[in-house]
Amino acid sequence: MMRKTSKNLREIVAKGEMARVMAAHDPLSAILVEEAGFDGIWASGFEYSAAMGLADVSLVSMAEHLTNMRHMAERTSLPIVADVDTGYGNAINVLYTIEQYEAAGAAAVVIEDKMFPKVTSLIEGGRQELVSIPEFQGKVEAAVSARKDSDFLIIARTEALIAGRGETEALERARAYEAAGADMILIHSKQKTPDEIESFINNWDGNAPIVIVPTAYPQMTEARAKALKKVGILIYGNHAVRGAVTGMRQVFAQIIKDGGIQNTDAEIVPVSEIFRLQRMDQVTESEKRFLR
Ligand code: SPV
Ligand code: MG
Repeated sequence: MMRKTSKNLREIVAKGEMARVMAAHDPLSAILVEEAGFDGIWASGFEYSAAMGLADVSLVSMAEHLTNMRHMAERTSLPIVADVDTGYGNAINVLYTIEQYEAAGAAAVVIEDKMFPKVTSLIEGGRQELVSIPEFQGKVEAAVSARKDSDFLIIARTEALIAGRGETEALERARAYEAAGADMILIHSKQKTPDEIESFINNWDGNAPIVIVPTAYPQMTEARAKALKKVGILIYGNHAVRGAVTGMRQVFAQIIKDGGIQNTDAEIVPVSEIFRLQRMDQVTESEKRFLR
């Protein structure tokens, strides 16, 4: 049984709508994603690596990312799209990965066709090696066979454009992954404009809806993505960690400059707001009921 969520990603996509999914790197950022009104939480490998002070190059283990995602699932009701990178190994490892992430409360996984250990996608000149199409088909088939709930989405991500292999190979890979049973295809690009992605989507002849992560090409607004008709999920890939860094930097700089916190309070949320996010009201309620 999949974790019960306030929204159903498969339903949103099946209705031809586009789900907006925002990145999170810990349960608190996941709570803020939910309160902001997004349709889902992106348990991003990049964000979690960054939160650990590490590069997104397969350094964090499956157990660490999984535990973090489980804690997000325990504290929120939105569906979670789990970024499982390459699936943490070969098709055999994928069987276990899917079992674990579904049991921990994910509503979907994104698994990418890069070679393990992977290199983060948006880095200039990154080493981007892909596994063969048959090997990745085996991983997608393993993922599909391991899921228990048919609503659990298996999203196959091709890094063909990121690896500079061109649109023809990207389309070939996407078709092969759909044939292997993927519910959706994530196509990633690091081009500074949406042209490459729009061309891929316009030439996509499969039935699987498309997932995009428009970090590198912010001109791709939600309205523009919806106009393409085939985009089922739009993921904001790293805006929680970037927003957090921006916010913390501003506050820390102000305190250093002022030699104290006298001017900072007006700029940041009060402690009572953190109490609210921590559900201190429930603690107070429980104290009244149970502490004698
Ligand atoms: C992530 O957020 O971990 C992603 C998206 O996979 S990207 O970092 O752009 O590859
Ligand atoms: Mg990732």
